[in-house]
Amino acid sequence: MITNKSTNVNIKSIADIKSAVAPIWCPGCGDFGVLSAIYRAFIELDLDLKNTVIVSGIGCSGRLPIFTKCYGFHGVHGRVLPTATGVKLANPNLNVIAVGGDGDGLAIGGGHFPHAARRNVDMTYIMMDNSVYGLTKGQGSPTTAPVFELKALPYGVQEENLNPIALALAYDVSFVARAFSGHIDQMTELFIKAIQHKGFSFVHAISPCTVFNDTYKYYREKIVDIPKEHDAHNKKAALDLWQTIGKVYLGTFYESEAARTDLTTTLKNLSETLQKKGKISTEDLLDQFF
Ligand SMILES: Cc1ncc(C[n+]2csc(CCOP(=O)(O)OP(=O)(O)O)c2C)c(N)n1
Ligand code: SF4
Repeated sequence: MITNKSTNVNIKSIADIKSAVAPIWCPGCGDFGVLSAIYRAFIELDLDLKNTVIVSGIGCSGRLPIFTKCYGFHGVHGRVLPTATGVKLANPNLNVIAVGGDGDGLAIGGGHFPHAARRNVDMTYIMMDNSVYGLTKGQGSPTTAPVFELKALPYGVQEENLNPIALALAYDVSFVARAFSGHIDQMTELFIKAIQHKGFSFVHAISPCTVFNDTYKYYREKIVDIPKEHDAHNKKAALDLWQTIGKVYLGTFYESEAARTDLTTTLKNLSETLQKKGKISTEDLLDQFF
């Protein structure tokens, strides 16, 4: 959902969105690309910064909200999605963007991903995937593929890696895309589409860690745009794409054809039904606590 622009704080350039805090990520870190694409997407969408919140987990990626002028919530490791869900439910008029690392979203927080999807919370989740635990100095993460070499794993990766796109498709996320920090224009476009999407949208943002798992070369050799003829409404075709061996596709894998009811609307409908039956509404119930 995008809040109305009539009260918009005038954002014309990146300077209007950038906070006074300079990013302290390492030189070349992919997270710079994600931040830049977020700035650009916000400008394109003319988002009202007063009505926009970026919720983050803990990790190098978790620092992102502090570099913007919109509201931010730097929460607990692995809890970015429940926190963002709470923010959206407390004030459905907000644009809610959740950001966090692959460790945050697929290890400690892995249990929250399917539930945000099945509730279809109207927000955008950007997983900043560097296939390593960056902040804690280079341990393997759920997306560390056997092909990657980490100093912390001198005998190599012994487990299969998770595929965030496959998970999102299996969880029936209503918008699923993949972007790469080295392709900022495309990342910006995908962020715009994801934020405009009504319902839970997911962008797998490949964001290499230049210090502990520098995967730029690996991805530059493998990435290719999703073919133009791909029908993003076709879930089976989307599943075929992520399974393609030797290629890492970028673009929109899947977007549900018919808008699914999002969580805020579901709860509003429930409240109205209860009121009609003479039962106490959720709003009245909450009022009793304030
Ligand atoms: C409950 C809890 N467990 C563990 C940690 C330690 N910790 C901080 S960040 C992190 C992992 C960071 O990796 P990721 O989420 O992929 O983010 P990145 O730093 O790579 O952006 C861990 C395990 C913590 N802060 N809180
Ligand atoms: S440790 Fe890696 S992920 Fe963290 S800021 Fe440095 S390059 Fe980025």
